[in-house]
Amino acid sequence: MKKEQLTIALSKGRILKETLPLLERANIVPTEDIFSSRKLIFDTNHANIKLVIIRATDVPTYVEYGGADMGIAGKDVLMEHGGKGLYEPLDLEIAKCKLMVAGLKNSPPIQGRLRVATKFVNIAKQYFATQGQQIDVIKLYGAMELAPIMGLADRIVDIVDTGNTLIANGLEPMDFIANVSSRLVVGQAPMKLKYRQIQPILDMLSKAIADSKAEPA
Ligand code: PRT
Ligand code: MG
Repeated sequence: MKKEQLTIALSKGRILKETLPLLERANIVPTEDIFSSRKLIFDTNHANIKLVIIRATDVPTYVEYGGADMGIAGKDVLMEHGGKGLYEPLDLEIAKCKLMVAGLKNSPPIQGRLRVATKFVNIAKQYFATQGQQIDVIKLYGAMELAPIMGLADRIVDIVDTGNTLIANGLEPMDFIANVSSRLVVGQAPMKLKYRQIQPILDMLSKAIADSKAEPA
């Protein structure tokens, strides 16, 4: 039986650097160098598997609407998207970091509504709702660390890894929201209709994750 085409959407940026070695361990290798190309779609060593390279925040949207069958994105991005229409069968255990609330070092407790600057609007609303804290969210697209310094916000919700960026800007981590790593997501329709092709990829990737834990690159 002829194999159907499968498209995997990859997040560009820092996740991609860790994704490609993992895909290679699972024997999925693009036929040209993704980093030195301006193309967005890449063939692989499998005639039926293509990779598309898109902005991290667009990966769940592509998979939700069937623009790609599968995708790789950070848990932060998936939480913010809400996960509608997506299965999340594998934790790839790459690009690990944390979602945190942070603010200016030694800043006094805030009375009343908190102004929270973030690109993770939904995550921030949900988190502070569970804390019973009223907030006004200020949507930003980057450099969240600047907002408390400039008096734009009392707190930020952002990704923290080493914490060096916070320290360098006079901020400190305050509350932990969630651990983040990159996940493989699969659309609901392809999970049913292309399962015979998807299952071996899931198996190869699971093995690749276990192997790379045993012998880190
Ligand atoms: O540019 P665009 O808006 O499209 O995307 P992006 O800038 O969010 O993409 P990119 O390439 O930065 O990758 C983001 C994804 O990588 C996130 O969705 C996470 O899942 C994951 N990830 C892992 C990280 C980090 N580690 C990380 N350290 N994403 C961002 N950071 C940034 C963070 O925003 C902060 O500015 O690094 C800084 C903190 O690092 P430390 O080590 O100083 O704490
Ligand atoms: Mg970026």
